[in-house]
Amino acid sequence: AQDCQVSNIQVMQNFDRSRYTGRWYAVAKKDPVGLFLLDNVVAQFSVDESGKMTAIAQGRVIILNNWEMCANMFGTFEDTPDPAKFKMRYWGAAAYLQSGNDDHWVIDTDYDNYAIHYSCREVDLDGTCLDGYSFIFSRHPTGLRPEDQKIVTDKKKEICFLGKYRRVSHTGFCESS
Ligand code: FEN
Repeated sequence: AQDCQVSNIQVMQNFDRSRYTGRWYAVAKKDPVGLFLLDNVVAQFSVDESGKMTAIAQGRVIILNNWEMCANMFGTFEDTPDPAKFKMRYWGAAAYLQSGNDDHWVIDTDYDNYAIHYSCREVDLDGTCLDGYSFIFSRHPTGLRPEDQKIVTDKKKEICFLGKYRRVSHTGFCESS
């Protein structure tokens, strides 16, 4: 299961969106091409009365003139036939933030400790991902538990992003703004 074909990537079986709700700290990320969140990334997922999933995310960005800002981003999720695969429409609270529509796949999670997210924006002619991003989330601001690290490394390999992640630092930047 490692031919790097986007269409062959395995996602979470029987994904339960209600168990996924609440706060997740990004501990590592693989960036897409273009504008993105730098660090201090925290996401909060919710499910409303009708079962629709939404999320808010915060992260540090540096805008023109080297201004550091905390970006507040919103996402709404459209269901697909696979319960772990969504289409996410996202936008920022501030007009200068880019908006878009991305795939949002939950690759694996135990709901209580770790989650691996994947989004391929552009599939290459050979079926591999040409431009994508991914977050490794933890329920713990201090990072992943040692027992979850091997699982996460194996999944990074499966989605063909191993070696492409950077650690996401949490300095409290978005807590004050
Ligand atoms: C995700 C899960 C929870 C909900 C959401 C998520 C995705 C967030 C995305 C953020 C994009 C940020 C951008 C920033 C930007 C997956 C965590 C919503 C996809 C595009 C700049 C930087 C500099 C500048 C202008 C804008 O626009 N940054 O001058």
